[in-house]
Amino acid sequence: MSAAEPLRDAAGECDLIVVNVALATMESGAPYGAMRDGAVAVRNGKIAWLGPRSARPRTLRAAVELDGAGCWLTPGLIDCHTHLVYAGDRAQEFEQRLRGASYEEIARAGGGIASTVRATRAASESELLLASERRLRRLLEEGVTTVEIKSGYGLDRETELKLLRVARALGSAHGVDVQTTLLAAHALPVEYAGRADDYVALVCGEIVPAAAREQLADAVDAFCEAIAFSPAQVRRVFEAARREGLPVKLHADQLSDLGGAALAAEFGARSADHLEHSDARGIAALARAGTVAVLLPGAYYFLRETRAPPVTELRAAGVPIAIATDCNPGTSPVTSLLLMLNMACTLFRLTPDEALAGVTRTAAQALGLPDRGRLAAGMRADLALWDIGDPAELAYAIGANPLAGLVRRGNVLRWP
Ligand code: DI6
Ligand code: FE
Repeated sequence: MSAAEPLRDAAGECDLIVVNVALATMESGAPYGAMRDGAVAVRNGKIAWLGPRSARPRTLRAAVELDGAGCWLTPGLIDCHTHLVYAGDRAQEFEQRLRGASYEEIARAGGGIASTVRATRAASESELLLASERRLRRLLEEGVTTVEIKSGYGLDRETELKLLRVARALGSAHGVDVQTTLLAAHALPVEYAGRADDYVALVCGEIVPAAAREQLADAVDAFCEAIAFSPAQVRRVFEAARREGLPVKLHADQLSDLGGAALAAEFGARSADHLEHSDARGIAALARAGTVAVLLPGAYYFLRETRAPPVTELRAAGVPIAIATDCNPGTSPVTSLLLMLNMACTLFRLTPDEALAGVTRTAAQALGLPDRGRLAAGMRADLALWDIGDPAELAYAIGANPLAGLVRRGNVLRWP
């Protein structure tokens, strides 16, 4: 924190001050950017001042003073990769898999994503809203203040746009920031069987431009995989996104190495996600491009994968690492971001500090949102208060939810 600027900003009246908290600022330096006995002043939805209580400027006054009772305050959590808008469920497919079928076999037999597409096309916007808000609410109960939501279960122009509209509506209805991503290149719709290039032409010529025109998509994603789209097809989708000025991200190297990480990096993608099979060339490309690696331990766990993403190499190359739920009905029916912190540590060997950074600072980077994910003067006042004695507990405990308070854009949503 630079001292002079926030002090000048803070002089006078603030809307709110939180006192008696330990701060996990997630700024670099000490682990968690920790600051004991801190205080945070908020004005106009932003952090006006923060620091140790002893350094509180005498001129700083606040209309409301909140006592944090010695709890830990972190940035509001950010889930930077979800597919949470869909209809139906895939519990039966789970049973099939337990009887021995693989995810790829089910997908090739017309189940998997295709079955969710059928249910999602048949659902009205209000039905989709109802089904999706149950999942969203569970994320919010664990301190999430920003969530990315992808389309990808429509696979036609009308339904893809419907999913993005529902995602936006969820944000307005639930007081959470929703970043939308068009994932029309998620799977080949059945009506295009054997004509993948024609479907890609539809995505590039109609769906991407329509989503851009209606301002429904903040980014464009694709699934680069043998059961989905080839690198050459993804390249066409990325070029269409570029023509519309939309940033890209990619489901890359999840089940095999098709060079997805390097392809994402070549297009300056905000993030490359999954990465279990990425090689040294892909990792070096991510590092050069400043692309965030989004790791999704829920899908790895649920598919019982054995090859973990190359965390040691990503770390050594200086690639920022984020963590997300990948909330989706087929490979990650997960609505707990805290559980993903635990799995990122147990399955991928991240440290609890790295895991928490992965759902705050680097998750913000993955979404291109430099105004959040850290506690610092000028950042958005998205604050989560946790009844814990050490921030490592957020990753350590399984099935606990120590969220005690939540502030979004300076509005107190809950407080003990
Ligand atoms: N990768 C995944 O793991 C999910 N989508 C993707 O691109 C799977 C989605 C599903 O099976 O419904
Ligand atoms: Fe995904």
